[in-house]
Amino acid sequence: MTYDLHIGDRLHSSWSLRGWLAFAKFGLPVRCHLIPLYSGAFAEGLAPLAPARLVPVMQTPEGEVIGDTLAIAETLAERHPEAGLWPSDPAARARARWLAAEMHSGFDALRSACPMHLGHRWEGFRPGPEVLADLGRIEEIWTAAFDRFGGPWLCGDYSLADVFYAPVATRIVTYGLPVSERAGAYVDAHLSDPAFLEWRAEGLAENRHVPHYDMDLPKAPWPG
Ligand SMILES: N[C@@H](CCC(=O)N[C@@H](CS)C(=O)NCC(=O)O)C(=O)O
Repeated sequence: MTYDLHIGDRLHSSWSLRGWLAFAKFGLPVRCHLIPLYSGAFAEGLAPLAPARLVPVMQTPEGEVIGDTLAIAETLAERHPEAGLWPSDPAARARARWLAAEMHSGFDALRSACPMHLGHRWEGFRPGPEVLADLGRIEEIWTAAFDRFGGPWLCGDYSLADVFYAPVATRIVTYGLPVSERAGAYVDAHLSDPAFLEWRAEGLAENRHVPHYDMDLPKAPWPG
């Protein structure tokens, strides 16, 4: 009953991190297969998974190919209702779906100005107004969720909503983005989560420098 998940470089592929967390955080068995980004071999690696054109891509134990993180997450939730990927409370579940969907379809400025980089932090990054506006909206929806559902994660217990915001938490750290104390505590919870630590360690072990993600800024060590 093991799934296969085709992923990009673990230090950089935020959608792959989401795809993997949807398994790892809920005890679902998965085997990862790396298709390196910007390697010249990306299209070739994906060819057997057509019509998929981006990572992550999941293959069910029956061999069905499913692309796109939201579809992967919903499919896993449907196939494993006992695993609790979405909250059991209907109001929390609806909010978790909203939060995940808003992440999946939004925050373009943050995503393009601050690509995920789990190798180290960048010093002296100056967020522009669009990035700050995305960050403000993220603060707003996180705060509203904590107020409504009481934490410690967005909608109570850890759910797919948190899966979708894990890479956002890492961007806040990598680029030193300004957030409130409450949001900072949520970011810290992601960074110290054992599943995230495992993912990052495996990413460091990949030991591949992807120049596409370089920035003209000084580097600082990853916290912790
Ligand atoms: N909407 C997609 C986005 C997936 C995505 O953009 N993946 C990136 C890696 S993080 C990718 O495959 N990039 C390769 C490319 O653009 O050629 C999802 O939710 O999975």
